Amino acid sequence: MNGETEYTVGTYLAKRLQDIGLTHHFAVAGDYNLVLLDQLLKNKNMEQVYCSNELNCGFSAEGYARDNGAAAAVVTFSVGALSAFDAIGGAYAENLPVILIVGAPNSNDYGTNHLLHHTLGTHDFSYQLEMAKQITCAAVSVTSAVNAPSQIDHAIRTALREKKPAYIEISCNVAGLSCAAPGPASSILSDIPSDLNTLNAAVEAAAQFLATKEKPVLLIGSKLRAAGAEKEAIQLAEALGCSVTVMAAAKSFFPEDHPQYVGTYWGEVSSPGAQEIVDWSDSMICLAPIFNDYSTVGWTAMPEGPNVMIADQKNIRMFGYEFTDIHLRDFLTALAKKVEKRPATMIEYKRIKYNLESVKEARQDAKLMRTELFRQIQKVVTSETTIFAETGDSWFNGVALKLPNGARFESEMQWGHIGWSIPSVFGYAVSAAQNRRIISLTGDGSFQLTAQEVAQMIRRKLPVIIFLINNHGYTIEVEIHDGPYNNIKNWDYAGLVDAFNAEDGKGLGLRVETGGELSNAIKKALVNEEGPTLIECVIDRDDCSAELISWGHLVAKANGRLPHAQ
Ligand code: TPU
Ligand code: MG
Repeated sequence: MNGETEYTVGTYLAKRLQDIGLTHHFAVAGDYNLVLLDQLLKNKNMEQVYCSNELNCGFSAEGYARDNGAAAAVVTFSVGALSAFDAIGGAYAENLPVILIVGAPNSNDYGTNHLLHHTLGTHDFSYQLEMAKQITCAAVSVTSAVNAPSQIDHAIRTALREKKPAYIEISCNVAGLSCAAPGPASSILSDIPSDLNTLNAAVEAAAQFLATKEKPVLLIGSKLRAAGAEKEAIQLAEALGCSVTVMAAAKSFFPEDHPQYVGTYWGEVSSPGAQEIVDWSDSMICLAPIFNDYSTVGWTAMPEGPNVMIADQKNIRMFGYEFTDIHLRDFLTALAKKVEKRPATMIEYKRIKYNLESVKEARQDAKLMRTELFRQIQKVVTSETTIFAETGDSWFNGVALKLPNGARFESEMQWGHIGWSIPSVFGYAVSAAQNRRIISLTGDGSFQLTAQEVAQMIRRKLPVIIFLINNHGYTIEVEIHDGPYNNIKNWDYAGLVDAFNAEDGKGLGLRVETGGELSNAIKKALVNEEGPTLIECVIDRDDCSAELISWGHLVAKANGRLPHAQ
């Protein structure tokens, strides 16, 4: 062997992205990454998908990772990367392994007196790497082809293990240099197994905990998917036979048609019956939850104390014990074999359960209202549907939808970046199977942040259905704290689709003001296979869910707490 391989740093990276299951990567071009993009294009198993800006590129990758398990975004130095960082922060908060790849300055310019474009105009270019370290689980700067393979492998492997984003910057003069060939994919795919002693001890302690409880309830949290433990949660639920509640951010991570599913637990704004069951229970087993100010409704619904067990992605906490370094899925499977049935909460639920009065159809020529809008949206939700619910009243309206088995629900409740859903749903649609019906529920205010990515849906002929709820402002903010800053400039949202279509697009923009117009628009959307359909649904400014009002009030109270006395 003469040491020469057919690989370059860029094709090595492409092979590693292929190894982790990517068939696409998202990109915005810039002179620092052009050679790298050429190299990535050489891999015929992967397609390059272009975005309108780097924030959207990051969110598109984030959405792709929601379906595919991982994703990559390629941008240029600073002017691109600093925009993408916001979405990477989101991927961190939401536990999604997105690899941010950045074309960086020529390696010869590091440590010299050269000033370079797209930088701060100082001689030190390390600021970006330092920033990346704060919002990723691994950040590397590749300035040599010799070190590239181990650096790339380290970043990707860590991202997959931690379910967090990673950062790889590659000097523009290094991307095309030849480098070592990649080893077996298992070196980046293999995970560290649970520590068996700890696993046994944790299961033993948990079984004892449960043996002393009569009325436990399970609470499903939003890190359950990242923990790869959705099936195992069902195993434990069935072994216990108790009620299962789901946090809003974890909607669809436990099947809603399961006989033990009793609804969304969200404190004051829980679905009917769910809060009562939690209050009535004598213990809670919380699986990979995120308890923040929003999910605990301004700290009014924070499960804590000796009767609460928190089983997180890699550690289990209960009555003074903490067991670390075990996988949640292993813990759940083992615990399911050890526990006895504890059906008391289920018996109670059946007692208190009342049939929700189904919303009656409104007169079809009456002015459109939120209840009629969501009555009609509910009818298009099938087991092949994925719903994206944007920050805003879409959270509450979305969470109230009933999901048949197989339907998925995506939200971004930890990061909560308005405008997330449009690029994220685009990325998701790039990844998803052909027969999936993909729906975004977004507000007018949110839409104004990232509207451009509708053009990319048009470009790729993706039949996403966007329900844009035009309530003339930032209603969620109105409910927390009102002022002139919650009024926004109205747009012709439906007309915007035509602007994006330009000469060749097949997107459809429709504006509806009555139930009849909405049902016609939905009919058109369902047969529009060649591009997205945006349905602008015009409702009153104060036509919002009761849940949003209660929640907004309690969040405002939590925000307004005075500083503790010094
Ligand atoms: O249903 P609705 O009217 O509440 O939704 P819309 O119209 O999308 O308004 C959302 C209003 C909103 C803001 C301005 N929700 N959260 N914010 C604060 C915010 C500001 N900037 C970013 C990037 N994310 C945020 N969450
Ligand atoms: Mg709005």
